[in-house]
Amino acid sequence: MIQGEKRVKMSISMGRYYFAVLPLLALQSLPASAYPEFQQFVEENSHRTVNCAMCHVNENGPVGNSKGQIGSFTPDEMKLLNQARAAIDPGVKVESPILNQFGNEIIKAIGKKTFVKIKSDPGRLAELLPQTSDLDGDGIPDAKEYLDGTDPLNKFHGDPGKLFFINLDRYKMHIILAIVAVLSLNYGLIHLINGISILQAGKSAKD
Ligand SMILES: [Ca+2]
Repeated sequence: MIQGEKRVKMSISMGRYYFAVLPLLALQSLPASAYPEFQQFVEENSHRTVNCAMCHVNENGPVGNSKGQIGSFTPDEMKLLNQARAAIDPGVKVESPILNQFGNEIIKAIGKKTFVKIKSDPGRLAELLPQTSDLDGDGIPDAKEYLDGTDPLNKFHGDPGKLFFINLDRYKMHIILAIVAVLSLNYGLIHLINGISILQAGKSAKD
């Protein structure tokens, strides 16, 4: 009888342990990013290593207790998160605390419903994003930076070839003025040297 009671107590104890550990196991089994298909596509397409920070606040994704992760959120931040999750249709301004500016712009541009729908074809995101949107102002549209695997929120991070030609075009007047200044200086120096030579030649002739 005593052994039977022990077994019951042990079972209850094991049950408590199981239910205490279960949420932790479930949390650990969640992917670092809620939609890893997009990250995988970008890495394969661009051959660059891309982490969750392309769209999320935290480079390790939304799961955890650090900044930009759900475990650290205040009630107000949870409210913003739920509002963003409810933004099914495009055109709704969202301020999800797990997403950075680019992530929030994606949801605003295409809506959560379409975003979830295209996860089986993540390349479509580049077609659906506004083609003129350039959040970091480096001249490379967000959609292109998504395909290139570069940071759409960092104007110093972009495909080197594209940035070179964009900056060449952007600063062409500065470059032209610099070339004119160098040529003018060169022209003036040549004439100065010629002038000095003539003066010296004249002086030698008198002597
Ligand atoms: Ca850009």
